[in-house]
Amino acid sequence: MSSTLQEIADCVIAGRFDEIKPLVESALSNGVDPQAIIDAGLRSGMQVVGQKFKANELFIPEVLIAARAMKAGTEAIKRHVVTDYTDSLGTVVIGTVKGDLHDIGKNLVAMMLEGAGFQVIDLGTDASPEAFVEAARENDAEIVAMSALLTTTMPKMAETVHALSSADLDRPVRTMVGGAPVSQGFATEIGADAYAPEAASAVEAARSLVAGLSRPRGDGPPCCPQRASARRLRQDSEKGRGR
Ligand code: B12
Repeated sequence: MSSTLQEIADCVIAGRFDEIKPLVESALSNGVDPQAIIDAGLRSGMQVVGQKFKANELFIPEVLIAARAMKAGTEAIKRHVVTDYTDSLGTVVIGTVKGDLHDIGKNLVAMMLEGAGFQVIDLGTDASPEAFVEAARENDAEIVAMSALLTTTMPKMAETVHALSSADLDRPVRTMVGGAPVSQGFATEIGADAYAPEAASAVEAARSLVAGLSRPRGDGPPCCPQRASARRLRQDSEKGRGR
């Protein structure tokens, strides 16, 4: 890793939020790729924080200070990745699900989606299934994207997918899930239309979802085989319960 990226990672680890902005700005003006700053600088620093937190070497106050540094670094990059598009690729409602206050990853995904030309409505953290449904309705959204970092809040994703499919919305809404404990298998199980492990692939997934939306809804577009497979899972479990 270059020494600048290592310095950015170190700022996150040590929570030096006042130093991170000038560092990121100088890296950008020296031509360092914003994606490399995010991956090898900011995220890599937060990964170390995560390991230290798990090993009880760092505690919540230090993690919060690291999160503040990460946020300052992300803000400094934002204007380099967010472009003003006249034609939006579509509207994405994004939020961290009910009971979960982690927003660093969600903010990165929101920023990358905005940068790619999506209109992003950010519900913040602790967003209830009803809040996702209402925001999707009010904004005529194509995609609802959910983030969860706690295994205990992952079930809220399933509830939100269910609430969206039961709501009488004017247009089909696709769902996308992510966050450290979330996997493709979990996305399939709950009937979400897409999963992505990080922000750049979230943009690719969102593009495929809106491309799929121009097709008739039917059994789900080709980009969303999970929907059919989730339906099968539900049917199997209903049969198993004798319904
Ligand atoms: C920072 C942090 C905090 C901060 C959050 C600050 C903030 N503003 O977000 C604070 C201190 C508040 C916190 C609190 C807690 N935390 Co915490 N936290 C973390 C930590 C260290 C880093 C998370 C992070 O920001 N990672 C960096 C980002 C960039 O990565 P990411 O979130 O995974 O996002 C990427 C992908 O997942 C993906 N992605 C994310 N969202 C989405 C959404 C979509 C749609 C898509 C497609 C992709 C996608 O793209 C992102 C960018 O690449 C993790 C450890 C870890 N290794 O994850 C623990 C961790 C998540 N926390 C944990 C715990 C237990 C807690 C607390 C319960 C602690 C406590 N005792 O109070 C509380 C819960 C509070 C709550 N109700 O939410 C556990 C969870 C364990 C579990 N199995 O559930 C972890 C794993 C730590 C651990 N090893 O024990 N935490």
